[in-house]
Amino acid sequence: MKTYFSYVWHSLIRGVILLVVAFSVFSCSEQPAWPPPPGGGGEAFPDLKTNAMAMQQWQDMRFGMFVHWGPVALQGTEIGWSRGREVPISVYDSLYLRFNPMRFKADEWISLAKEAGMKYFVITTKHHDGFSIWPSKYTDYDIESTPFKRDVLREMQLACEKHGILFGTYHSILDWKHPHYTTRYNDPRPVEESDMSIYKEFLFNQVEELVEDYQTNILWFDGQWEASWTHQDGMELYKFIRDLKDDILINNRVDKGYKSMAGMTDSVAKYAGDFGTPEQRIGGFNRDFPWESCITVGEQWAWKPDDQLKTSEELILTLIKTIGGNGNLLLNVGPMPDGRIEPRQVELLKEVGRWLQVNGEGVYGTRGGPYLPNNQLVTTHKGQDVFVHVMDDNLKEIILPLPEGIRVRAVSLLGGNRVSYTTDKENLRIEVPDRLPAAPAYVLRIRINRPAHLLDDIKLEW
Ligand code: H79
Repeated sequence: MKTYFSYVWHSLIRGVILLVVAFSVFSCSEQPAWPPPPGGGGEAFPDLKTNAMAMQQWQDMRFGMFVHWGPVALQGTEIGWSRGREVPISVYDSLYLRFNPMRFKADEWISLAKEAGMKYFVITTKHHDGFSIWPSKYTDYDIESTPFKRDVLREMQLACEKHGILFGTYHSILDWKHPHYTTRYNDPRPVEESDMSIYKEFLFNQVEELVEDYQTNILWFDGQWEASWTHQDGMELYKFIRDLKDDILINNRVDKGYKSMAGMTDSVAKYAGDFGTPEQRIGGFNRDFPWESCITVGEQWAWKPDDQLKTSEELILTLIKTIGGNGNLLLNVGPMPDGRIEPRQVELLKEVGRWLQVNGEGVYGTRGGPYLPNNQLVTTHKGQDVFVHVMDDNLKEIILPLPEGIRVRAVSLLGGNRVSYTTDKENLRIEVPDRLPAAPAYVLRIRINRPAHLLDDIKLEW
């Protein structure tokens, strides 16, 4: 009896210990306690913080598709900016009367995003030219007034839902066509009769349509820098949206505190916004404030015939460098006036997707670091793994300093086998395998004895 009881008792204790250990390992590696994001409603609403869960899920995605599209595709010039520049205003503003993208299939766009390894999608609902891509209650300068008439935004929203892609919307604060927007660009109409309070009501109403009628999850503002928009306006708009839907994410261009192209150089607490937006460049390493680089596959945001496209290697390296600095990448394509994404761009994205098939483990759900990026490599981490993305094929050995108490359990090559390594008191030395997967980068996974997010930044001396 006694032995039986002590047997049961010991098994019970062992079980509890196992459970506790398993739980703590699981909770550390699967649900790391990221520090709460510092963004939110700005100084007017200091208690309105970024929704931490939504931010974490979006950061886990790392890679999204940006689309710039509208009647301007008929012209092949830049969206918004070419109005009154390369294209006379009367011509630009009449393009919508011929906009009839008969070969548009939302499903094809979103399937492509998925095949490219993208996890979210952001579409221009209204650019600086003022054209609304959905049937808006508040304007006739919209998709409903084109020969095409179809609600392409709804079709995109539903396709995203179907394919499990997070749906988001770009919306320009500045509007060079609206009569009541009070800054003009290449436009001779007098501003005297314009009234920003009327424009603001229009803007808030349209944004409400995007949130309530289309359930957008990301509001990606732009064009906040002109004098017509104020810091106060930005904070109000941020609060208005979060009151409609708490788990929405709003970029920092809602508020004019940020220099738009710099991304996040100013104090974040003062200004509204959940993430920084470096444009056409890769953001710097930053583990404190979430950010997303937006970068075009070609040279123009909107479609341009024979646009000079980046190579798939360049795009993959751009993605790696972005995540190595702890950012997301929003990669832009500009579909054609007939509604299709150009086959050249489709091929490029699929090649990025093929690289991610092999190396996605080192991308999705990761954060940048702990080793700071250099010209040869960047690192990411997740759970008890550190991923080393090596961009230089000529390295024969990779030497990484090991912080005190960190022990290496295994090193392996993604898409390959275990890799030989040695450690001493200070360093891990990895022998680079002879056979490497396809260029432009391979990824090594280092399993360690602790949750990797606990490690401080480590600077490499080479
Ligand atoms: O929507 C995309 C751009 O149209 C928008 N932001 C991204 C996401 C954007 N707004 N401002 N800018 C980009 C920077 C403006 C650059 C300019 Fe130029 C330089 C405007 C005029 C000179 C180059 C030449 C771009 C347009 C004309």
